[in-house]
Amino acid sequence: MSTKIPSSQITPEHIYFSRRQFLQTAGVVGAGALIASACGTTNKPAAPTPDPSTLKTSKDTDELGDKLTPYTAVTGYNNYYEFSTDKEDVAALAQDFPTRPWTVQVSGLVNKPKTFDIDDLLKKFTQQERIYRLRCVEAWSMVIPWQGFSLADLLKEVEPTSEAKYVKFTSLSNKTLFPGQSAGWYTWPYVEGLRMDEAMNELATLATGVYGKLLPPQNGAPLRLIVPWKYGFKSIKAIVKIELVKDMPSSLWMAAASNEYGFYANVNPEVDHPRWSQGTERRIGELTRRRTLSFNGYTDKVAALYQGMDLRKNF
Ligand SMILES: Nc1nc2c(c(=O)[nH]1)N[C@H]1C(S)=C(S)[C@@H](COP(=O)(O)O)O[C@H]1N2
Ligand SMILES: [Mo]
Repeated sequence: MSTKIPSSQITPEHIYFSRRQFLQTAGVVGAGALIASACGTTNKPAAPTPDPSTLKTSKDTDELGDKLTPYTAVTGYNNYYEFSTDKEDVAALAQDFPTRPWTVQVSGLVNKPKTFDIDDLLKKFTQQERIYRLRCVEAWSMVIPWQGFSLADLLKEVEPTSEAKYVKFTSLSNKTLFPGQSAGWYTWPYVEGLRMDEAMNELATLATGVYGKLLPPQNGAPLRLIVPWKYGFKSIKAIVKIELVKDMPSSLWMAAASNEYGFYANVNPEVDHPRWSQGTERRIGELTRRRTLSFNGYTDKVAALYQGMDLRKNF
């Protein structure tokens, strides 16, 4: 990893400058960081950045007054293990990921199971701007203007039966398109779950866009979940199946390390990850850490879901 060659000499100029700009945006400073991260990416083209004038948001802060994270950071620093465990490599690796044709099967304990074409979902449900915080379990966060619609609206369409207690989500399974699925450490495909009342909460969103544009592949196109009061890993990308089930589903992260990643995964500054504190977070683009808020700042909208539950045990 160590080299004396400045990355300006080993990387085409425009990529060097866009990376440099991104690293500054992301608050990563120092030549060391620049060279180290240039190592892994010198031969990969950066994903094209849209003309900034085409990006749209109605506000520049979220409801609680925090500034939006710049588009370059939202689309250039991603967790998506199907592509890479290196957050800065995902965008380039994902740029040719085909998001059409794409269908989402909604099935299980429902009266009207249905497979939806993604373009029908885009037409059927009004795409609303929803500015939410995403707090990663790794203690960094962003504020992101998504477009999407309520998960509840889609679930109502298929009429869950009274037997349905949980919702299980499954990402695409495809070793050709997802190089990371050939690595044996995880149980693929990526799966996640919500309890029925969590899924019906107005904040639980199916996102199709960001900053007024269709989602780019690295952010989970064409359809991904956003559960803003939970750690980011619950917000599963590239969804192909949504099943209503009776028993609590497991998840990729529970299967990988159940002592570190629970089913609920509510953002909780009081409950540390076994290997680090969850008390503070680094907002991408800022230099000083900030305190993490209970339920990621959405207590008034979701705390009632957990009345009477011990959230230390149910982490
Ligand atoms: N299919 C899939 N979904 C996923 C992940 C993943 O690796 N694969 N990573 C999760 C994690 S850990 C986070 S923090 C968020 C990151 O979303 P973003 O890249 O849009 O910021 O996606 C989540 N959804
Ligand atoms: Mo995450």
